[in-house]
Amino acid sequence: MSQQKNKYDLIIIGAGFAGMYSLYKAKLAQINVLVIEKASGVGGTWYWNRYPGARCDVESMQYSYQFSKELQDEWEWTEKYATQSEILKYANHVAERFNLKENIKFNTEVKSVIYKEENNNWVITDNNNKTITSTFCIMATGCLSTINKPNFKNINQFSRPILHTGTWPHEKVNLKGKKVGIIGTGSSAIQCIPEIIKEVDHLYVFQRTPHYTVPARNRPLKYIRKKITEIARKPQGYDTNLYVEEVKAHYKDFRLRAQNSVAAMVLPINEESALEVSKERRKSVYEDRWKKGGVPFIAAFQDLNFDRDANETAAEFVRNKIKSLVEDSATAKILTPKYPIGCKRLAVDSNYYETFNKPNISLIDLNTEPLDEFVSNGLSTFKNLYELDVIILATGFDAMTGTLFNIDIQGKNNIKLKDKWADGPKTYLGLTTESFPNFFIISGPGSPSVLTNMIVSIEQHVNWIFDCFKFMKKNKKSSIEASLQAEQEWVKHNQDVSVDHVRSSCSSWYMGANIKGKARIFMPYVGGYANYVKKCNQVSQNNYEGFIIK
Ligand code: NA7
Repeated sequence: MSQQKNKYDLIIIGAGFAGMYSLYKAKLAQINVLVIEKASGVGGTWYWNRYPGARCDVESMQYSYQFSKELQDEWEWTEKYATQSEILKYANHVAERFNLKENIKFNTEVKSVIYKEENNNWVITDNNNKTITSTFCIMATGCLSTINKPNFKNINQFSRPILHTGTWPHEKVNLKGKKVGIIGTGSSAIQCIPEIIKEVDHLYVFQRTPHYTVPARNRPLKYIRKKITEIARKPQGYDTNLYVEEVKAHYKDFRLRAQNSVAAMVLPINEESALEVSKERRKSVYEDRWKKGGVPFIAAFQDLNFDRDANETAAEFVRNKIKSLVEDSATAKILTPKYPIGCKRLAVDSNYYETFNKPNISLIDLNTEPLDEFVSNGLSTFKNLYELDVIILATGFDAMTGTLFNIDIQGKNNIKLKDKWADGPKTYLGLTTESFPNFFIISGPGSPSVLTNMIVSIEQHVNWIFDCFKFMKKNKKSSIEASLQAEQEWVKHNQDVSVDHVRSSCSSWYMGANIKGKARIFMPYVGGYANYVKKCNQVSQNNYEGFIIK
């Protein structure tokens, strides 16, 4: 292993959960490694997304690393869905427990990653113009790490603060007594709105597309602990009433079930068809899921993701809930989505619809009242001028490829990743891309990533990469690259599995549809986590078939 200054065996870009686990594995394997991170701390997504109400939509007992039994046993989550601050605390705990920070260069932004064929290495240049070289490169840059800041007309004219949910300030933002506008009604806004309403004088919500959301039914885990039932002891019984002792006592089995699932998490999937049960049965299943809360709603019947008529029954159930929860019928109508449920990511909320019954909130439908421009003291639509003290952009991210394209990444023959992927990302297994040897992407496009419990997917990717390193070392190989044929077949397979899936039935960030000029192609692998893992294992067991190894 090389020890020369500025010369590494492995560079990892990003110190979120993917970068941290990659670093842990590299240290274990005694690889000469450096992590470069733009932020001043670890945590990735959870470092940046500090907006009020930010929390994970995967239950905390599932949203954690499993590589260390000790870590798993000692860490105590306090709520069914962990807050951003608790997840960040966990990330820091992991970094300290495994001495990770000593190998991370913080406050440093990578500008270019360029392959030098003559040396079979990567040259990495940062924002201080410092250059280092590395044999291998892991992009642990995250799927939702470059914010989408639409080019609103005259945005610079607004003379007061503009905040983005994805880059929320570290210090407390005082919204007390302020007139606040929020643009966007995706997951971030759905979490943020019920929190900031408590503080603001008046909140103006500017909505382009209504979003489906289901109640989280969040609660302290201590409370659940006291409610010990037999549920978790039954083999199929883990459901949203998880409680700490039972899960910890059966963690191995619990994790195994997540490994064999579609979304890398234990979800109570009802194997019935929504169309084959009676009307009464269907209603009672939806009511039960609504009462229990969270993403298991979308697993209420097995055909909601593939059969439009089945999906419509779930969508209609939620539409009726909106009607019953929102007192003003005109507002309820604007909040009601018409597209299939689960196409855009299903949000999980605490009192989102109920918030629209408060006296200090107004919903503006941008379809009937389009945004015109930002003015010095507010926002002007084609109908009204809204005077505002603060504007919040909850406009999401340039997902999956945004951060990769912001770095000048060049492979063999100076081919730029951005050019190669101009018509949509092309990867083999979402992990690698042809013409870019020894270059890996964690949860890249073409892997299940954002459709799964991310930490589980991340660990699977990192384990696969480090097994590959071991294989290369044992066989004295110095270069691995996806073959063009394997890549083309994987890209085609990705598109084939997405065609009939509900996820590809509307405009969403999964399709790149939220970014002007971005290729419209379904980016994450929708064929299921367990199937994906099977394929990855088959590739490695067959001596990395589909790769050119030299
Ligand atoms: P999302 O889900 O991409 O939501 C962004 C929202 O912003 C959505 O309602 C968009 O409307 C809206 N938007 C975006 N651009 C504009 C413009 N130009 N004008 C008006 N409205 C706009 O991002 P989130 O941060 O909420 O969530 C992202 C993921 O983070 C989420 O799925 C979780 O995985 C965590 P649109 O629907 O495009 O009409």
